[in-house]
Amino acid sequence: MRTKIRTTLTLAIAAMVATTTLSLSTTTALASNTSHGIEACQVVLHKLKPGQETSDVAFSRCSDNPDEFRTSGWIILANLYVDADYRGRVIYLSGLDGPCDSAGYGWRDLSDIAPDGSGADNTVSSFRVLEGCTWSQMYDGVNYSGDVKYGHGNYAFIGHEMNDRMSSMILHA
Ligand SMILES: [Ca+2]
Repeated sequence: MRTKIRTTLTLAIAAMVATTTLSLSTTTALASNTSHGIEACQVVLHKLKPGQETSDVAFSRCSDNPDEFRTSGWIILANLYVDADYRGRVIYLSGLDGPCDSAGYGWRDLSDIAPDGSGADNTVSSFRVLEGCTWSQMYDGVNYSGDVKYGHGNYAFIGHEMNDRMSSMILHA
């Protein structure tokens, strides 16, 4: 009997938590499907100079609280998601040098995220672009090599040909 009451109580609490989580996830549009609690990372890039193909990561950080990055002050160039429809673990791809121009920004190796090191290589399934980063180039290989897909605007799904394959990318105006 006591066990039954406790179970009912536990279920009630679980339902409350689920409801709270649901309303939170509506606000943040993030789902938790990560291996170690990290829900978001921010990768900050230097802008490409004309003729330059490699803009190194200035710094990166990851957190289980995506809200930390919304107020970071860096310009967010794109949000990359591991699941389709802009869900799952997100990477806020950010720029140190203002919005996208015709040279834009390049991320030459999507595995390059510190400190957690798990990276985003071969995981991205959808992305949104911001700050004039209208055009994208998605590469299967690092250093902008291998199969390439030329994109325009947002992708709720980046397509079967590039899904979970992207290893480097360029964004530009
Ligand atoms: Ca790849």
